[in-house]
Amino acid sequence: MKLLGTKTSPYARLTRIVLLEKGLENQVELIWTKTRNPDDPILAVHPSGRVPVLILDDGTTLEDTPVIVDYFDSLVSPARFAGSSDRVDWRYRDIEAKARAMMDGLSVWAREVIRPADEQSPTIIDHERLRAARLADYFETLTDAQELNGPLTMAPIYLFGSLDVERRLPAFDWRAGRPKLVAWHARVSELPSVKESAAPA
Ligand SMILES: N[C@@H](CCC(=O)N[C@@H](CS)C(=O)NCC(=O)O)C(=O)O
Repeated sequence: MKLLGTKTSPYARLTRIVLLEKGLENQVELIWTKTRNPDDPILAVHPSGRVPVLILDDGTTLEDTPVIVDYFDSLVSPARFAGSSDRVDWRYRDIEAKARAMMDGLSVWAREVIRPADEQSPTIIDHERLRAARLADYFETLTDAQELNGPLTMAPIYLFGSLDVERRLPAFDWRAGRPKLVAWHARVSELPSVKESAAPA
């Protein structure tokens, strides 16, 4: 199997964390790619062109982080992600959805600021900046919740990935006034799968 990602994609990083959590690192080759290239031959079999995308040995492509996570989870028992009891825990699912919403919004913001200055929308940037700040405030109150601690599951993985977007988007200054989130992020950053999943410099 081949897992394609860019060095900056937070979604691709999440799938690498899950890959390591499931102990599948020897079965999956990591391919570092670049998106937005209309001449990329992969578009013939992967028309959306988004990463992460997993290419199975028979050539089948699987895209979208939750799909890839569920696929990895299906390969090694016990299910930690797709089939776990948290799928019917609605409080858990809501926390996960909020962490994913944070990452989706931050991705829009990060994409906006790399556009040429005269194409950037201050309205979009402001909307995403405010959304991210509200969600960071929400998570500051939730750092001790069992849903975000213990063995890694999708909610803490999405939250970590969201906070980590600060590395490419310094304007996302979530640390000021949020000491609990700073401590939570520092702890999760040291987990082996999180450290090992970082893209090479
Ligand atoms: N919902 C998708 C989002 C993936 C996504 O937005 N990937 C971005 C990189 S962070 C991408 O491939 N962008 C290139 C493009 O849109 O052409 C997931 O969960 O995997």
